[in-house]
Amino acid sequence: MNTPQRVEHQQTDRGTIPVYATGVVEQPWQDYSAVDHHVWGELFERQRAILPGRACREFLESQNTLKMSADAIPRFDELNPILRAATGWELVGVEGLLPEYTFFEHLANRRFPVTWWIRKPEQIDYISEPDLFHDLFGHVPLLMNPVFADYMQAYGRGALKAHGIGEHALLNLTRLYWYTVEFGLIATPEGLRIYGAGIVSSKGESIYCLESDAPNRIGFDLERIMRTRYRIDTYQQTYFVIDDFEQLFEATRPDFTPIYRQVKAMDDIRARDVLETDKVFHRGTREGFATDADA
Ligand code: HBI
Ligand code: FE
Repeated sequence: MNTPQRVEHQQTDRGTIPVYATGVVEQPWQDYSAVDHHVWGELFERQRAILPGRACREFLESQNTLKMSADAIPRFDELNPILRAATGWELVGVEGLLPEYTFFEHLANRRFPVTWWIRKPEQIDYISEPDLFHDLFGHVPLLMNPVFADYMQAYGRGALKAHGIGEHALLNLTRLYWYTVEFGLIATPEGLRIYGAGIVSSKGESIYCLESDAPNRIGFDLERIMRTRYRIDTYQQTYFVIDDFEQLFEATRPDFTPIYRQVKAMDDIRARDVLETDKVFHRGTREGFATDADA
């Protein structure tokens, strides 16, 4: 099998510009170098050292059920039978960032696209695009949770419909994905916990999102999220908090058309703003976190 293309953002003097690819590829597991496996292992160990007490229980337990470990990059063909049996989802290897419609089509069919390549050692602390570690370590575990798995498919189906409605509808859904699937927090009896893939795959943000006084933490509200802008190159200024995954799935039940119309008539909200009507959460207690030594 020849190694598939590694489609990455282009670095230019004007910053990084995204490059899209639509291909589905076999995971070229034999072609991973010792450096690739080492990058996976180092990121895996670093995150698992700080996530107990910060990531939600479902995330940590699912990652264990999938037998992910620091030893080596997991094999998609070993994860897929476990994932299919649990929720009917499967991983497909992709070359890099997918055009939105292609991405949504995969989700609508319970296929999660996982970039086949992993970041280089010099990118270990930050990469501007979804690589294998972000997708596999961050996104895949929660697909084992039946309710979250249903949400992800419902989201994909809704996004395909939004494509037909127009740009504003799509922007609203991209914000919904950003503030839930990528950067979502969940309230638990022990305090706020993380479920967003963009947070659990980042050491700094895993600590910042729960312990810093800087960001807002606001109760989940679909229209509020659809109106809220976001930045892609900094830690989030606002996190939205769900009560449980059922709340997330229930939010996708109604026909969004009237909601899009309502939101379109309202102003956007800056990422750092808090409204009178917001249900504000105060930062979680420190109990149950990994000790500072691990942080
Ligand atoms: N492509 N490979 C890949 N992974 C993503 O997470 C992804 C994508 N294309 C589009 C996309 N995400 C966004 O549209 C979503 O974040 C809404
Ligand atoms: Fe992602």
